[in-house]
Amino acid sequence: MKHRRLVIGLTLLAVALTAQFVLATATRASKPTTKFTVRIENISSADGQTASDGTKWPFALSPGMYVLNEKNVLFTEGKPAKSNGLEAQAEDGNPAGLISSLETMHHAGALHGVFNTPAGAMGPGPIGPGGAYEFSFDATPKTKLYMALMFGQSNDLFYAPDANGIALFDAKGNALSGDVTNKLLLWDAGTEVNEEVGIGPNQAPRQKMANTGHAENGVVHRAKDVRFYGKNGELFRITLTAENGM
Ligand SMILES: [Ca+2]
Repeated sequence: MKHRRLVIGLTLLAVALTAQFVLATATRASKPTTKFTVRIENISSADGQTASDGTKWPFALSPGMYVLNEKNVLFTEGKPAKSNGLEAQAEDGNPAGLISSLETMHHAGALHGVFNTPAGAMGPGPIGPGGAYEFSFDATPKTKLYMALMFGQSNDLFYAPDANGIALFDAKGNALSGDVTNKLLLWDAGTEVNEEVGIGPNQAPRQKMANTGHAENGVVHRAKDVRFYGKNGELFRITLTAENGM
């Protein structure tokens, strides 16, 4: 997994450029839209998590990206990760590749974006205990919300909804608001062999450079063998708020 060393040098630049891109593309679509805001809060213990060797480590979420679509274009469960940037998102917390692959597909710029700057911070970074990301977008009925962000201090674990995405409207077209924490699942990208989360030598921030670690050559699958699978509510909270929503 050493063929993409260029990524390290370019990551910060790419993140900065992507942030500018998002600011520049916050335009409104012509169809009637509802504005939604998503807030992702890391509510995990400030005392950290305890690894099998007693090491304390903080649960963190990486910068991520969202896309409004009628189906999941980011990955397919049971299939190898596409060459669309999912690996960099899952292994290094870098959403720039997923965004550029959407641009290559001519996916409308107002319908996707990154969230990489913690609330109250001056620049991009992960969110540790107490931290939050927030992003807003306009959506029309039938579109669903998909997103991806990395489980920090893992090899290639990420959070994303399943193939159904997160509903933004009910069957009558009414905008929805509420807690959507459990709409995200913990996935294994199948690209890098797992070490114990929080202490593995090939996990950020311990790895020598981005994209290091042993290739897994697997498929995208639910990380059911990781002890944090299904524990969303202990770690983070995601709130969807529609303007004039129910
Ligand atoms: Ca893995």
